[in-house]
Amino acid sequence: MKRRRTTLFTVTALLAAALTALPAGPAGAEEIEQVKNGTFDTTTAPWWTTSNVTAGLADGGLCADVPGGTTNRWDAAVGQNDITLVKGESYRFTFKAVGTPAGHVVRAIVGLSVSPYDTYFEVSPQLSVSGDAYTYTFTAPADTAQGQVGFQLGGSADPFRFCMDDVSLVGGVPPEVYEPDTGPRVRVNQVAYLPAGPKNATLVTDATQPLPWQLKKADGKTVAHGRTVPRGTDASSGQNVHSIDFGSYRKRVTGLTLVADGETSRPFDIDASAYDRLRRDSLKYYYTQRSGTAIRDDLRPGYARPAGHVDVAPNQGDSAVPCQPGVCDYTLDVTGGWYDAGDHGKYVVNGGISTWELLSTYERALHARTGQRDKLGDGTLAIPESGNKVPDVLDEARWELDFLLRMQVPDGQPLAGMAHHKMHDERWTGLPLLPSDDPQKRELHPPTTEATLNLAATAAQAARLYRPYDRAFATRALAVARKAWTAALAHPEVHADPNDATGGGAYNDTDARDEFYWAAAELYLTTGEKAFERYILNSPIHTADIFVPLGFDWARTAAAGRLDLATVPNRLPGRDKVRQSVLKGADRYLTTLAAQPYGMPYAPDANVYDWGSNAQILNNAVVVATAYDISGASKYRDGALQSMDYLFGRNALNMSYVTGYGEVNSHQQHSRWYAKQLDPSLPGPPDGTLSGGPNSSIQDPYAQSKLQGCVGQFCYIDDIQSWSTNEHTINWNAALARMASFVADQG
Ligand code: 9MR
Repeated sequence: MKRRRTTLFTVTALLAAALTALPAGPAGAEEIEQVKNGTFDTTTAPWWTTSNVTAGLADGGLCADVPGGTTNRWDAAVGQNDITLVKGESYRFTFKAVGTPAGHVVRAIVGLSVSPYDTYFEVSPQLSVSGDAYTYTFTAPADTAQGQVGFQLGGSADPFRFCMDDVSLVGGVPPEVYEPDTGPRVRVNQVAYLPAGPKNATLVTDATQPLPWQLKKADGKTVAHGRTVPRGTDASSGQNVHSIDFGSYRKRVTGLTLVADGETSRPFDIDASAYDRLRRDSLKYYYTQRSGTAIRDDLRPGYARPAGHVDVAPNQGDSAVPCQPGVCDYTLDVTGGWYDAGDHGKYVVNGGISTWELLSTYERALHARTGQRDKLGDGTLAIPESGNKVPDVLDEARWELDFLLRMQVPDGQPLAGMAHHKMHDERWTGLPLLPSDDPQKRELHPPTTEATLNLAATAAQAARLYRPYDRAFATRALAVARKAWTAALAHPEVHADPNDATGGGAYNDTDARDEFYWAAAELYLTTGEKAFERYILNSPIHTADIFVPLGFDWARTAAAGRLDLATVPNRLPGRDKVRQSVLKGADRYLTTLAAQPYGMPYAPDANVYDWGSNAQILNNAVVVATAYDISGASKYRDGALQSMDYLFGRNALNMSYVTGYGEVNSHQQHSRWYAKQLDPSLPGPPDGTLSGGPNSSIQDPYAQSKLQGCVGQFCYIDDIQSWSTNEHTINWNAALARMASFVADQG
């Protein structure tokens, strides 16, 4: 649209006035227009379109006829390249847009025009026929001269007309300071405390002296009161805080609030029932992660989708997947399994620990004094196998186990018996993208020792747990485990390439000693054989101090072996020392928890919150909970219960990290198909989905644009673009299911 001279003049005059009034700023992007010809006065150049879009001048701007029937947003687009962006500088992105007919959602982005096509900023407005003006501010997370302003218009079943005008990207504007809305300064577990459990809260305040607090019912009546305990500056958040202990109140009540320093907490319950629901929801999460099968709407209303990666176009399918070039010359049927996270990759390293933690949730129920196996029984999870007389959690884990077994290198091939590290797309895909719409080639990646031992450990564990339900499978699983073990011994140091991270995560690990120990432990527990006993007793890992601040995860698996040796009945010589080592580890986590004013058993070195810190906290709580199962000492039970408070809102951001739990909760986790934030016609993550949580290294551009300089707990944002702070994965949800099941059993 042609700007009238008067308007232009006014803007220029104001700008000049502002520039003279301000001191000279640091060198960077000047407050100048980065977009060329955003007003479409006489031409549409230098804007480009994809070949399926016809664009021209109309109505004073650019109008584009967009075809229907494309799959991905980027299948039809209009854009401009060669945009220069300066890292750390703030930009104002504005445009006017019209969509006919109404209701179409388009994706406007500022990002890289070249591989890896990082998105630095994106919005997905729903367009109107009358047109709207849009204004956004963001900080560029990187320097580039190959930036792009793009409007991605694809993914619509029907054709539509898109018009835009006054497209502008102005650099050098004052940065928008991101301030999370953290609500009331009294921080509680927004879900529930157990009636007979500990009850702790945290107050953010400048006060240095104790302050009065009141516990109130929904009708305003005070049912308990006391005084806060000043705790000074909390390192994990940088805040001055007090703690509140209201554990002496033990009645079952819903809709309580805690009041202190003139602030009223978000509401919460004292009741155990939420944890029964959480046990189910956290386990139900896996069905909608399944690859190779259609998700049924009757079982998950709102989540139905076609089967992913079953050889139906545009999928290339998982039934005959080749290796990366030069890696092997066979193909494998690697259908099934769970998608790892928000991506469509399937990884043996990570699939293994996830399967172990689900199987261990079940195995704990068989052996722990508070275990309730019927709560994990047949018919508990509403999955297709419900009603087959096999516990549902075993049916769900079997979906992944069958995939893990398929990843083993066949007899007669080089490295026979080892397991391929992973399989995934050749290149990264964008969001949103249903599994069934993924057009990429799928590839097997080289076998590794770690993957082979993940297979050995979980197949050995499966052999003992499925025996009562499916003897043939149990026998086959044990044979697979033995073969994998032998292959790993023959190839003890074949590790994944840390740079093999195009189209999927690397999951690289340089030390397989802990995986050897874990696999030996599972093989020993299933077979009782001397060879495995000797391996365990000779392993330096067996007596090493493995319960470190960071905790265990897919790369550090020794705890999986140690915890099982301590809890699954066996005759290992010196077993009492193994059990004692778990109590010692748990004592250390309890000391950490007591020192943390937010009460979590996690204080990473240098306050660097790890990728997936929420799961690290849960896994440290698993060690504490296991100490309770071993000893019956209430300090461990209380510590394990208290750890949950952090995840459900007793934290610096005052939010629950589990979808559907707590008044304010994570619900926009990074996902290609729970992508409601980008496409309102898609569902959000299902209830019971854990977010990875604060990650000090903020690797993704979106988090970098909002969270620079964040302290510990603040390095988190509930946005679908923040894959480094807000993804969900099968291993993190397994830690949640393990703890939810423990807590539910204490109710
Ligand atoms: O959870 C993984 C984390 O521990 C690693 O530091 C990170 C980088 O390698 O990768 C994480 O795993 C991601 C995987 O690579 C791809 N699928 C999504 C996973 C969760 O973000």
